Amino acid sequence: MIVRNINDIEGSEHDVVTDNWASRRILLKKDGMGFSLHETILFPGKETYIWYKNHLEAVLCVEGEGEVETIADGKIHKITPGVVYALDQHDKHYLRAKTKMRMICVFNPPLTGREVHDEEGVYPLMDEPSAA
Ligand code: 9YT
Repeated sequence: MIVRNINDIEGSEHDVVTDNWASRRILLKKDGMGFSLHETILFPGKETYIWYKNHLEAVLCVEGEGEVETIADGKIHKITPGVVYALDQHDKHYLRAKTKMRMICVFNPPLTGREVHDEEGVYPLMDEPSAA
């Protein structure tokens, strides 16, 4: 069994910080679960363009307030604690944090740990054998 405390991840190599967000990567590809699990803090007032071309992501908001705009249809979805959105269509979107937001995120396939968005808003598929 794997038991981890998110407090031990803060400030480690699995705490990835950009101008718009910080992502604590709790479970990763090498853990062999078939998904990765992250806590993401979105910084207030920031907009991020995202396109997970290579991944599926589900996101549960547990704190804060913001919105997601799906670019294909221009729809704006209000995001508050308890709301989940799942990018089942690899949806291109804007993520906007009105306040500081805390999100629990799951990625399939799992991230290896250091991924950040490229200029297309994409995470690359990184090659690393999983533990399983
Ligand atoms: C909600 C979202 O996709 N934010 C960007 C960071 C991502 N969740 C990550 O790498 O943990």
